[in-house]
Amino acid sequence: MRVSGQTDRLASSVVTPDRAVATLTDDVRAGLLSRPRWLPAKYFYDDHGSELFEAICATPEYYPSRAEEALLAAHVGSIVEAASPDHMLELGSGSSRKTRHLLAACDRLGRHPVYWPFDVSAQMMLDAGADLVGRYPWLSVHALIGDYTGGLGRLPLPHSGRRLIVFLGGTLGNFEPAAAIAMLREIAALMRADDRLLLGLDRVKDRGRLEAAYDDAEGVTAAFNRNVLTVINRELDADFPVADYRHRAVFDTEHERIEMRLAAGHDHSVRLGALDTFIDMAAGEEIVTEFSHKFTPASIERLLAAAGLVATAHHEAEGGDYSLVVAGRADADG
Ligand code: AVJ
Repeated sequence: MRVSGQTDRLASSVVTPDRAVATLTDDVRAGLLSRPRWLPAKYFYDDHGSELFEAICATPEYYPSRAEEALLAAHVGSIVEAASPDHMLELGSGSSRKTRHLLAACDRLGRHPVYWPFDVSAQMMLDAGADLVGRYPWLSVHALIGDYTGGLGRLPLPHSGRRLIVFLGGTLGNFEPAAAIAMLREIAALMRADDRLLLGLDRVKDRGRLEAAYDDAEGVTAAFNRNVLTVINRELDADFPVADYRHRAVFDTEHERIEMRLAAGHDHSVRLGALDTFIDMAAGEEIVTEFSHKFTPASIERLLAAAGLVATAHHEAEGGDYSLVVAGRADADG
């Protein structure tokens, strides 16, 4: 598949999922017609949602991306040296902003991996890829277009060469525990004894800081949350009164996760045109829009072990605010 801006060091291909990936219509039917009502977090990220997320990362309250970037900057040299990659596969690469630290270290250390960003947004990957191949004359970028939650069984990765699989941004935190283990097992299946996974995970901390990070004073996260209703209105011919919904972010200590919700301000009906149905929302009734699980050193260890992985390095931000974990297969000898 050719997309504008491709050169001989910048290629792309569409990844066929191993299994059917639910569509927006499927997910809205499953989520909004059940109790409690829910929506998958992936629908936040239309163009406006992606811009809002970038703005969230700039708010004083939302520390995770800054904490992760600082850890990367501090430890990227030892990470690249230990992994010594020939291929770097990044899940949910987005604008590859954080990957630049890894590629700069590769350049410094004379390691020249092929970079395989994997994301739904083709143009964003190729714009970032064009900039990266311009920056590094040794670099080849092969963008993988698709939804990595559809499976990793059909990636055109060469069999030979050491792999570093990069999964940053705390995005694994959006998965419920069983799904997170399944995702890590699929990643582990791509790894041989010398391959490594680089994983960014946010940590459990006091409720005040967590809830503030998901409910910034400026209201950017609230707008980001409400944006999913705008997406549904546009894509599924619905008529959610978006402004009537109140943003909520609550830390659930039992499940160690932030739950983002939208609460209806008044009783009202919502037409879901594309589903040829409607829902009645009562004042105060909530829609769960995102889980963001937080981890401890023990829960990280348990999660990795459940997927047949083991940490080979664990870099912690000051005060244990955030974790950057390097992991290998637990069954790799030596
Ligand atoms: C991009 C999924 C890691 O859960 O912290 C930011 C998304 N949601 N503010 C997160 C998000 C609300 C973010 N992840």
